[in-house]
Amino acid sequence: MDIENTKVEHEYGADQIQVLEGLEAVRKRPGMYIGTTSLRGLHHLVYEIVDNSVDEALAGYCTEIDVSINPDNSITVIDNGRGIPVDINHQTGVSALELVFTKLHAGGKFGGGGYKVSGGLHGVGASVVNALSTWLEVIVKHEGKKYFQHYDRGTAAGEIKTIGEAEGTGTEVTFLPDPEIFEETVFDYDTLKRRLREMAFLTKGLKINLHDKREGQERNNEFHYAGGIIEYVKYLNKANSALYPEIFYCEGQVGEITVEVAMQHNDGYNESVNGFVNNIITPEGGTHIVGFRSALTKTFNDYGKKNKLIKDNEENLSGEDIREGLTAIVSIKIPEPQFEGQTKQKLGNSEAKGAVESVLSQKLVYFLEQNPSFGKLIIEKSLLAQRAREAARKAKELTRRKTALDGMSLPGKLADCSDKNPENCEIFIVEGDSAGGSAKTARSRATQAILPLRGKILNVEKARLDHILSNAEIRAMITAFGTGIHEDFDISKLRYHKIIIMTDADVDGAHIATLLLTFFYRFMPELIKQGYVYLAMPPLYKVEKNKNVWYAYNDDELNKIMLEIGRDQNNKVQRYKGLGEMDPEQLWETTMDPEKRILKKVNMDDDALSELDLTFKILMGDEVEPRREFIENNAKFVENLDI
Ligand code: TSJ
Repeated sequence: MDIENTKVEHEYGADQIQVLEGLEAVRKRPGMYIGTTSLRGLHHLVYEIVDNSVDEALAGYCTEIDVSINPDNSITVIDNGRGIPVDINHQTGVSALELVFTKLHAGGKFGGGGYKVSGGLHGVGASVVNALSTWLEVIVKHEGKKYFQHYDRGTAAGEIKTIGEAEGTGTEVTFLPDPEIFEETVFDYDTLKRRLREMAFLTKGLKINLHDKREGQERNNEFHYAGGIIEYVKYLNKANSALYPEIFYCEGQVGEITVEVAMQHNDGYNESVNGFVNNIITPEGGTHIVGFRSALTKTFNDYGKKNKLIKDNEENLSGEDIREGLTAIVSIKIPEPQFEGQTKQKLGNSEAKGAVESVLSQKLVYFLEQNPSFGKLIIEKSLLAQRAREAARKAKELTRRKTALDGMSLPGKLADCSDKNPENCEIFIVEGDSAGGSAKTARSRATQAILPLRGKILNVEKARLDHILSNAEIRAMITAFGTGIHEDFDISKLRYHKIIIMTDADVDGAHIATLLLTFFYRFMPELIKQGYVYLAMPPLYKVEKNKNVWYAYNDDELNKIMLEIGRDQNNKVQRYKGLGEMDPEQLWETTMDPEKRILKKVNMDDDALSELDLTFKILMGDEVEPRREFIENNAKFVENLDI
């Protein structure tokens, strides 16, 4: 993800030919403007439009935004802002409205060197959405009138028309993404829901409504958070027990940068610090996060020393210790963000560090003085973390030294493959020794390795690092994969390009799969991000009739097969209770043979990042109620995982 800040140009005198060429270029190379024409790019069209309304809200003129997926898969966005100006500019002869929709990079404020605060994927604005839509219609309500204009593939189909009277003010845009451009044109409600909820959390007081108006799948959501990111932290922490009841919050401005921070510790061990720059998540962090960390580390160490919670002869707390179990949102708004790094996701502006540091330090020192129990609890937890970290360091050191000495001694239970080219190799993580045994017999020895795991694996959401690293199953996976973990992680050392989780198709199997995914996500997220992790899909039923055999992977398939072959007494239907019930031949045929098997690839999208963290916490954490709620609300996900 990256944003390009759209500095507003004042030369509205661009001639029409240039304008046409501009939008022509967008249609020719859409990827250059929206990153991708996949489903992800499709959804970015919506964010691109909504961002304009959010800017209007940030400017103080809009309180409510309505987003609808219409029955024809077009999108309507309505706000109650001032309405895009419709009057004709005397110098250019064109309205601001038309410029917004036809001139590349137009957008943001008119008059005054303003900047666009939110800005979607590339902050490219409404003209790109217009260019990539079969048609687009805009209605502006202003001074008692309703104005209307229609566009076809980026070109105005006529002048702005007055179409009636209006109450209030606002802008309404409807567009239909062009199937000539996009690989897929069906919107996913949950994807929009996640991002719009995030936008609402980040813009306190703004109400965002989402409607699905497609036949048979009508639904609505309202997002409205008076507390903004305070409520965001509460939401992200709902799966855990909070360490203290209050949520720390501060906001402030340094020069042109505004800073907002909210945070609360839970009694878990994971750090979840989410940075946002101009409402866009920064998975790679950057200067704002550096400033956040440095203020936190310094303030807590100073406080601890001053209040004798850390003794004079004791080592300073490391930042990592202080952030154990911390959930935080660091949201800044900055006029000209510079993004660095390979993926252009890391904030580079050096001023951002100082801005966050100074706003946070000041307020944190004050807060600590007012709430002594808050400081004491955090420092006590950090001291425990420090001790555990020391123990973990020793455990890690041991693993490192051992692998260095033995030239990578592979775990005893691993049946490795003979091919040494990782691209050809896959490893099956198999639940249970008996299924492991069948898999070892069944496999293709050249390219398939088998690692059997005994029983339930450790829940890494509930254990500290030293404990996790001394767990035999976890160590076996780490050595087998070859990559190392956390800061030692090196994808180029990965020994298998497919890591396949093979568990029973029942509740326990799904639980084990989730535990494994949680471990990968926390310790080697790149494995998932880069698409190396898969779920094997063993069949649920075997149907036999007159020596013919069919396998069904779900109830629908079973019914289909039964219809096809006709229900009769010679049919034999066997329900597999576990992998262990299959002989090696059946296991190969149904689940392992690359020619016939079904694998599900595990995905992880940056757009859903902060949400994913929460998902794992909910599924694996202590709190029962959020888990029940999640399972109720995500029947589809759960159907797949069968939790
Ligand atoms: F993206 C877009 F252009 F299509 C679009 C813009 C879509 C939607 C749904 C809303 C908007 C939008 C723009 N909402 N509110 C505004 N506000 C202005 O364009 C505006 C109005 C007046 C003034 C002023 O200085 O008087 C300034 C601005 C930016």
